[in-house]
Amino acid sequence: MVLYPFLLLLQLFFTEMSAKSLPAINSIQIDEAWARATTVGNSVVYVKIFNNSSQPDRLVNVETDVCKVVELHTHLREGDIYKMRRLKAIEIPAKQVISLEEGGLHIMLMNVFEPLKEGTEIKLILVFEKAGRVSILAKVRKNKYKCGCKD
Ligand SMILES: [Cu+2]
Repeated sequence: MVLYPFLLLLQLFFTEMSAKSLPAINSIQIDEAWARATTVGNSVVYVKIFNNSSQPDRLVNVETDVCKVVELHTHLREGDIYKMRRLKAIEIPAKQVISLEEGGLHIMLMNVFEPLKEGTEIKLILVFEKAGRVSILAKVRKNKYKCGCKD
């Protein structure tokens, strides 16, 4: 029958289509998460975000219990001054790594409820447009390289 190969092709086509529309498991990986130790006021969280998927994704929100308001920020240079600017989302291109790091993109924790003590960990949920909710633990330290705590 002549029709059969055509149907088979069609079926293959649809199988591939549905596979593509499903979110890949572990398409987003988070590494090197740390938060700056503070006694009062604001703190910052830095992470490395790997997008293993062939589709771009976006970090759209962050949830945590350590403060009421969390914002996504970047630093912009205006003359000799660096200013923080709020972002609605952070783009994570397909098959790329985006580093949130000092002087650049960061997760801003506004007015922490309690001091963030060096050596402890805080829990955060990073919410991605496609990959959904990703739970992480961020180590609290004074800065990226110096930590009185055990690694
Ligand atoms: Cu900020």
